[in-house]
Amino acid sequence: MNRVPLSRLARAGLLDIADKLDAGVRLDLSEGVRLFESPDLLAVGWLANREREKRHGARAFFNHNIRLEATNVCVASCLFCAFARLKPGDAGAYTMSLEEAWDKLRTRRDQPLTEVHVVNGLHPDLPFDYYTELLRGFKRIRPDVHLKCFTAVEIAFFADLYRMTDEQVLRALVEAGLGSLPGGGAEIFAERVRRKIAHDKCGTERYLDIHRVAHRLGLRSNVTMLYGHIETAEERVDHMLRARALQDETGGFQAFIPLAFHPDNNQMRKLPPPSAADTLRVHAVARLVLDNIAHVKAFWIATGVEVAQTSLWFGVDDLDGTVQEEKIYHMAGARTPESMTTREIARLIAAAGREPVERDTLYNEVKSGHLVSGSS
Ligand code: V47
Repeated sequence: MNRVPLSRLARAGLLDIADKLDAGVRLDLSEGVRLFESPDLLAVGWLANREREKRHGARAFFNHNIRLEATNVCVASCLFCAFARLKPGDAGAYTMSLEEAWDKLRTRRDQPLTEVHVVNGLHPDLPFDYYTELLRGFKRIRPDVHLKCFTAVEIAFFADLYRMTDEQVLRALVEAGLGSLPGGGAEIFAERVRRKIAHDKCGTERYLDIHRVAHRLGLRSNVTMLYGHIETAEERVDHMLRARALQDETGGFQAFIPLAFHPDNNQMRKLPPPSAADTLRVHAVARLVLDNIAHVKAFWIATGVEVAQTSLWFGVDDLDGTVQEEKIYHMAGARTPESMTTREIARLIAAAGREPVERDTLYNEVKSGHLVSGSS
């Protein structure tokens, strides 16, 4: 460490935390909270950037994916959600036929996609084989594509609805082609907040246990955190620590993804959205607290493109992907584009001074030549 950051870290009251990080000692709850309370955002970012560069150097990852929300019918009533419709006949409710869902992939036959990311509402009337057939159909169209589908909340819902165990559901989905679990549905693990914003869907212990079982079955997964609403700094760090504890047990999480709350068209619409400064800090603190999760992802749809670029100097090493047809954030007021090409993502990473690396879902490098040809 040179003298400039040392004096700055001292003024920011972060010298002891820097020493711990230097010694490879993990941070605890009170230190995580102090990182949120420190007035010096750049000092926090500098520490996070050091950890990021230790792991990944200048590399910044992204992938070529599509997002598919096959239905927005959902029996849960999460206060933050603008996407869900309670019943099939409600205004704006939709459920794709399997053919319609498969068409989303068929019509992109010429794109070198590596991932389909599916997140649905909790539909009370569909049969289980809608989901297994959905996966089988995708695999028929593109056997090589990775299927990152269904949050732990959906897995819990399927298990209860179809009278199966969580493990049986996961095994049946793997048999149909499931490759990994996305991190959605985590929201905030602290019971005080979860009771208020997501009272009628699977609780924290079950969410974590489904990831535990998935990891035991050999699946990798992600874990998210919805921030910028009613949670405290302590509850944010507690959330990270619960993810860290499960990661100590299983090692199955690939990425931690803070998700910025979007307030339009939902029951928490009176709240302001989190500021750019808060977003940069949340990602930085996640990098510092989560010493055992390889990647911290800024979901550019949620953070906004410019903040996502900046976050690459605040602990973030991954920007998710091309996405295409995202609905959950756009119905809640996101003003980002609904998709980007791989070339656009690579360009914005390079413009931020980082080295773009296209990856597949499991973080294997993909040599697509996007920087040269830019055709996708
Ligand atoms: O669980 C819903 C969030 C999540 C709002 O695993 C909202 O790679 C903000 O989990 N404001 C689904 N957030 C999306 C998700 C995700 C996204 C990108 C990558 C991955 C991954 C996972 O979206 C939900 C919920 O936390 N959400 N409504 C809203 N108004």
